[in-house]
Amino acid sequence: MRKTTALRRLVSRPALDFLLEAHNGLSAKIVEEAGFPGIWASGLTMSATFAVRDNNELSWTQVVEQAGFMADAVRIPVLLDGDTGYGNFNNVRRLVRKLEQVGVAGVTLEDKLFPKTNSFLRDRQPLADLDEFCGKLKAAKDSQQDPDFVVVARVEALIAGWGLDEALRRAEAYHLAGADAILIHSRRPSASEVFRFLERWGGRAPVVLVPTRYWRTPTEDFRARGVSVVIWANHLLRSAISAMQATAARIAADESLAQVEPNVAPLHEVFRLQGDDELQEAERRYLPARAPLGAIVLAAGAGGGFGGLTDDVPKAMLKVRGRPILARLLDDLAHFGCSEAAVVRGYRAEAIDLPNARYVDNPDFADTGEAWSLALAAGDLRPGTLVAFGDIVLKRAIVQALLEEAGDGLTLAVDSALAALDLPDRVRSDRPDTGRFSFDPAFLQAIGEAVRPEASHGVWIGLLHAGRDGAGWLREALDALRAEGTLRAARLSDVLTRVLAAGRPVRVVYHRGGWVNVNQLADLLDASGI
Ligand code: SPV
Ligand code: MG
Repeated sequence: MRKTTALRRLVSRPALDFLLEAHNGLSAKIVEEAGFPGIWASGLTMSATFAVRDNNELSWTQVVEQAGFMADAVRIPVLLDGDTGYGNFNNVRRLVRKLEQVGVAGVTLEDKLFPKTNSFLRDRQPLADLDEFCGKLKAAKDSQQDPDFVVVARVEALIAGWGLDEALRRAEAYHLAGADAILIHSRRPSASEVFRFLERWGGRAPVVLVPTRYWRTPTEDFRARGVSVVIWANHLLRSAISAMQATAARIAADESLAQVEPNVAPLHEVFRLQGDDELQEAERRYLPARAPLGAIVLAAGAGGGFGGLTDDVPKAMLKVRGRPILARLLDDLAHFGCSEAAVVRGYRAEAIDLPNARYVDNPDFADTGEAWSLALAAGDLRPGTLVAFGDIVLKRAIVQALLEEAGDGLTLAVDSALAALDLPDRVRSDRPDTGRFSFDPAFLQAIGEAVRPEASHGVWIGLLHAGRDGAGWLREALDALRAEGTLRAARLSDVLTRVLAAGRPVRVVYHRGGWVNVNQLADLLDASGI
């Protein structure tokens, strides 16, 4: 059922219904969950939540926006307290159109002057000219697109001290002008004047009451007199004020949350009211199911060639521009979404204690190689894992390019500027780096000592990506080396050679420069320029 239809029904059916006040999306939701069939979007309480006065200090667009949040939050209808309509008949026309657009089901218009004053303040508030106000009501009814949108005319004659005859005269005129219901408002502590009105009104149109002042009146008395709707107009805001004042005072006095925490809504209740469950569900439906990026960093090596610098720390902890090489690398990985890397330590393991890492120790670092370290961390070889040497300093663009090209298999970052140099981890692929952009991937043909320097297309920099299949290929190759007894001494290039021998395609992503593998003092200086 449309919300407008629901509101029309509860206003027009003979049974008594109740609207409870709300002032924002959250309180609207609380009203709905308590089982109310509709919401009173109160001008007083919406203003109060912004700590401004109920004198049209909120602009009409601010009111519409707030009411729109309420309508969005709930399935029950919202009746907006539209004050005087924020101007003349023309402003009312725009108001009604905008309210329909934001899903508000009806509006109450009161016969006072803009800017209005709350009905419980001041005496003898001026009333609108009757004919002018009837024109507003007609304009409202003529503007609604949805035939069930509800326009309630609010009679302030009793509030303004004009008496019952004037209240009835106005109510009749508003009824004839097309109002769907009459809200007769009173500020007396007893319902007697409202009840006299009801007697003489005789059910000509549905009547809405706001018993804020005559709150002692038993509800049965409203029901017995055929009242259509009772609005509890401001009680959620007032209860929130009392609760917030008590909580603030307690925290201030105690300088602690100990007394407060057990007595306030738990955080998970906040998340529930915000609808976090729905977002989680939607994320599963709409976000690409990409496995989070993992990483294994091989940092077990001692590293000679640094004078006394590596007496107490492994070379991965040597500082480049004041920050350990490994810390830089972990930052780079975190930048690409890897929140925790598995770091294999060996030499001076205790000197590596950086955050954002889990540690796997290789006590045999002195007489084992990279493959052995990788095998120790093989449990972390999941789909979407970067494997990196712990002693490389690189520009993030290299990681970015690798991740952009990475697929389900294995992908290596290869520096083509270092082709023909006699470095380990030489790479030969099915084509050299032309320096031009190409969508065609290059594939590894051989890696390591088997590639003659003059036949090489570059050097693997010690960074690879293992995708869904690639992670399994690496584990297979590690197992094969273990089975033949060569795992302890093997390098990663040996593992990759084994992957190639198994007929697996390994991709190569070329780049030129922008990294240093820190193997000696001079490299540390080079790295400072990265
Ligand atoms: C409101 O809730 O803003 C109302 C009702 O208009 S009253 O405060 O009684 O005027
Ligand atoms: Mg109001």
